[in-house]
Amino acid sequence: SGAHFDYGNPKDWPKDYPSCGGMRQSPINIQLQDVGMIEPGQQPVYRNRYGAKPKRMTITNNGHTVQLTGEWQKGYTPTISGGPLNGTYQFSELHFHWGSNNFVGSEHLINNHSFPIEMHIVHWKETYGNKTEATKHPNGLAVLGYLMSIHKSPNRGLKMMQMGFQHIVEPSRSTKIDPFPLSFFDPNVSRQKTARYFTYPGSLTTPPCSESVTWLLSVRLGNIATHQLDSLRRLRLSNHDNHNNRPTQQLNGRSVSSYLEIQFSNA
Ligand code: 1SD
Ligand code: ZN
Repeated sequence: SGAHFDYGNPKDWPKDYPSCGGMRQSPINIQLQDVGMIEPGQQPVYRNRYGAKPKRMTITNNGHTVQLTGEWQKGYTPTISGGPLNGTYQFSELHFHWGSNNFVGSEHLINNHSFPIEMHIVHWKETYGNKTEATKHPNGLAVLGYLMSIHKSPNRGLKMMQMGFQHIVEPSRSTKIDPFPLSFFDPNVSRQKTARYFTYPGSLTTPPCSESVTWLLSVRLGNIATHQLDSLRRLRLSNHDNHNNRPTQQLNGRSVSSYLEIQFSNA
């Protein structure tokens, strides 16, 4: 993206990007005592075709994070639906937010607690035709956020991405990597097939901070290894930033609710 901003002075973002000073900004601190219960009979969030392997995959250092994109055969692009979402949302890209040390890094907090890394899987609503158009609508995007913690065993998806990291150390570099299904990012340390999600209406956490995101956040037993966090920190970001997590924003009366996610391992 061509956006110029850095993480030294996130309070200055609204000067260049007015939406960053809006009333439904992200991330937020989720206070568990304020979160609604999972209501009986509520539709779960479905992940569809997360087991489908793409034809091509690319990683890019965009100066703010490392992004993963893919090209699937026609009709095989992963989607999400259900839960609080109306209609189907197509996968666009995924990326990570991290901190300068392992005690900070996630963008969202749970009861003031930070996680060392947060993964964002960005989806756009199909009926808007493309992501740029979808970003202009209050329900245009749905981002799955995974708050991950450190574990001995490495994350399988991130491991595949790391194979190409040597080629994208500098900002604006891209490289092709061996294709793999998005389900490789699932924790391999947990047997659970369903997980609780927190959902609330928010924004992109980076300029232009468009208020178009339905956030779906999951706290999982993570399996990211410390050496994987170190490999992310070795990627150079613009303005010598050593972290890429925006501080939490005001709730401004928004409420956070809970849903179940159903994971499908089949393609
Ligand atoms: O930081 C990303 C940004 O890179 C871009 O992917 C944008 C979606 O167009 O989303 C933000 S974020 O809100 O997912 N952090
Ligand atoms: Zn993000």
